[in-house]
Amino acid sequence: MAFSAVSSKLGLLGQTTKLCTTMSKCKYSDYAQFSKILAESKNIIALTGAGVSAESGIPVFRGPGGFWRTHRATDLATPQAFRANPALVWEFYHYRRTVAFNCQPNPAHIALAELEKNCSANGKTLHVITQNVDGLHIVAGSQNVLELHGSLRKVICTKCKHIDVNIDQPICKALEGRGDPNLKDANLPIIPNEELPKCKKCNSLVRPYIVWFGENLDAKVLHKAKELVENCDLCMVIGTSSVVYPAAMFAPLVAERGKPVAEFNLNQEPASNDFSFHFCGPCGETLPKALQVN
Ligand code: BV8
Ligand code: ZN
Repeated sequence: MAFSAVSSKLGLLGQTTKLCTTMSKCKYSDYAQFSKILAESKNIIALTGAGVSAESGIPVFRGPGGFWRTHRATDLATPQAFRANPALVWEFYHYRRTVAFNCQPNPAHIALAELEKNCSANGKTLHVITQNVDGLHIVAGSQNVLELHGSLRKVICTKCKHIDVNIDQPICKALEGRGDPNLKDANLPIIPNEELPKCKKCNSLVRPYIVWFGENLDAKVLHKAKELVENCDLCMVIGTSSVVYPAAMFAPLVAERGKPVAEFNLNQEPASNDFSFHFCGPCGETLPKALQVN
């Protein structure tokens, strides 16, 4: 979807995305001022979304990559969709696992992992609070990572709620060779439930350990996120359209506390109007430059 389509769509929400055509036109992209604040900060948080993994080759949620076959990702990422057609939802997640497990962290992930090391060496903290489920922050070496929406690397039993780390590809025989986004659902045989992935403990159907739309986030994860948001003295918001709640509330809450917030995005998302900094461009370039970890 072209930027103009995205910005008019957002326009419908009564807010517009300020498009940054060139770096110079972006407001508040003052790297020197940012690094001064970064040096003075003690407890830093980085809120990341799908844009931080875009340069690793993982399609973002709401851009052109937001579709899989004829389905919008947001329509498949729901408990209703899984109840109605677990085989189709498992094909979607098998595809997402295949993509994510074959991608590498990019310089943005690596810069955050480096910053976390520098922080702990100087008695400071950096926590990554991510909406992503691809696990790339952890692969890049970040230790303090809060996965708000779960992980493609885990499954949970629909019956006994046992949680397993599972990176088998395919996760079950029936999904071998399935998930191709260019195929038509109709032409494919439906996978019977009994051939879908099973719980290692009670042999019931397992689902991806993912927070779907309409589901609550894990209470402990949400509590920890809120604690980090309330106690940080610098917040970076990296590669997110800031439309999904409750994650979308976190950066504005930091700004409301009068603490500096820096957005790293291809464009200026509506939520960022009262942020202190906005660094325009691919975060694989802007973030290492701002954190001065090249
Ligand atoms: C909940 C897992 C209680 C799935 C995901 C309050 C108001 C309105 C609605 C709600 C509300 N509270 C709850 C809701 C409902 C809903 C919601 O927020 N809906 C939205 C759509 C309006 N929220 C929930 O259901 C949450 N549960 O609150 O429970 C409750 C329940 C019901 C009703 C009330 C309360 C659960 C939400 C979790 C959903 N699961 N992921 C999966 O991944 O398969 S969210 C999904 O969207 C992904 O995790 C994704 O990360 C996330 C957010 O999207 P973004 O990461 O921002 O990605 P997007 O594509 O949108 O944007 C990419 C950005 O990157 C863009 O800005 C682009 O410019 C930028 N970019 C691209 N490339 C680059 C870049 N930037 C820099 N460099 C680049 N190279
Ligand atoms: Zn079980």
